[in-house]
Amino acid sequence: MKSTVISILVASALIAGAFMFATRSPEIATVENVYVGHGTQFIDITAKGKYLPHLTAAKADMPTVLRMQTNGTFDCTAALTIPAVGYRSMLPPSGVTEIEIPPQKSGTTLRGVCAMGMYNFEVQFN
Ligand SMILES: [Cu+2]
Repeated sequence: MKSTVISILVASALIAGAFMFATRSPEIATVENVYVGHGTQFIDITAKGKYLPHLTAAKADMPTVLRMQTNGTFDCTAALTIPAVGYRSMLPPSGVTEIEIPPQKSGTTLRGVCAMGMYNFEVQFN
């Protein structure tokens, strides 16, 4: 009887764990990609096939530098547009492109999109 209860508990925990794992979006930053140093925050975003992470949580009201990383990027994610700051440029196939973003108000979402609007990323400032 006792062992039945234990196996039901173990099974439930496994199912719950598998469910949480399956529903967790891989698009959202699972690694830290925001660094603060010398009064500026740096945000790393990789462009290759898509933008990763898709969603970044950043601090409002401080100078920000987006560091766009490319590495053998020959798809259209290299043709980057950030309409809110008037940015429109081709990223090099490989390298790091720094884009200065002025301090953003809390609640602002900055969106970067590829030239054809197929892929995008968002930075939410709070
Ligand atoms: Cu595109």
